[in-house]
Amino acid sequence: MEQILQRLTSLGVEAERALQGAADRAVLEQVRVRYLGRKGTLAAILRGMADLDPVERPAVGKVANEVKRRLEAALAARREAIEATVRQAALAAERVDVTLPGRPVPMGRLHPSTQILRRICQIWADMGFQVYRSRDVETEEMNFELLNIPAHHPARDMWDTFYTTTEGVLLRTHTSPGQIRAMREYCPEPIRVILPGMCYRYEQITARSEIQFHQVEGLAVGRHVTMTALKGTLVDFAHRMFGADRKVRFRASHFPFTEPSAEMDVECIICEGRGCVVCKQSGWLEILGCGMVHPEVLHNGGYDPAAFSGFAFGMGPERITMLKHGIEDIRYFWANDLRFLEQF
Ligand code: FA5
Repeated sequence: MEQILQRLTSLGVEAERALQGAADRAVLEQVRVRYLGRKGTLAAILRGMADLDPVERPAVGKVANEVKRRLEAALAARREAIEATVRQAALAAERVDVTLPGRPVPMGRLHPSTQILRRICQIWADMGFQVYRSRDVETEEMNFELLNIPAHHPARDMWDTFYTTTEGVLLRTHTSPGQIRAMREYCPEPIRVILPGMCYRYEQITARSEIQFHQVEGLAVGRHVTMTALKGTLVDFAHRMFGADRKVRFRASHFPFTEPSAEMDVECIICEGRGCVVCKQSGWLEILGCGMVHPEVLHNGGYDPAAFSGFAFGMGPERITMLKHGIEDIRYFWANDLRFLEQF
């Protein structure tokens, strides 16, 4: 018994000294494991109690508990002291100067195509046109046949168009098939809608042509829709888009799904009509195709062409953005080059 009490006492002294000498968390943990751990010195001494006379055990147990309590208190005190030192050092090292100006948070922005699409939609909304969403994946029938583009038409060439692996299903080459879908949904009600969306054409990528681009289609159908209404509405659009004193003109053109058909030009934005490289010295820039909805197309949409008439137009927002900002290459739009995108 004497011997075990002796060992407990010297353990207490030795361990307390070691705890106080521990300079950091790691050393403290080593000391804890060595003296107080499950396989540590104290545990070993306590295991030795099994060999004692049962009468002697309570006295030894009391001393052992005493030593354990003392060491645990010393451990906690030392841990607290080390943590305080660590905190103090961190505070000194990571001092924040609250008087420094804040770092600016980099802000994202809308893609230039999205910006112009929203502006276009807003102008048409002000004129009473609702947005009609139509699908990107279309049938040959909607994209071509019902718009008077028969099977032998060059636009239907395999190489002009992205076909899917399903026979007769393709990526729309223009937003015009949405005209048929809108008419079939609203017939016999009058219609005033615009159809913004992505179009796809298998063509040579050049400074002016991409294989993927937006269009905004417009469609008005009613009992007294006239060519005058078409011209007046489009002139109003051009004035809201490009400025009230911007000159516009209409040129006769051809589309299979409108009759008569026209193209609208605005006075060149870059040179104010004097002639420059962008307008190829003509002073004019083409911004859209338009016309009176062909009677056959009205019929395909469910309307009686004897009682109803309509006008339609289609414009390319990327080309309009190019005109507005003097951008000379359409490929910038999808190249994801921040130097380009950050300018808008
Ligand atoms: C059409 O697609 C007709 N559906 C437009 C239309 C609608 C006419 C309703 C009459 C009535 P066009 O192929 O010209 O027409 O294209 C219309 C506009 O889309 C062009 O003026 C141009 O701005 C844009 N566009 C056409 N092809 C490309 C291309 N490869 N890359 C970028 N923009 C294009």
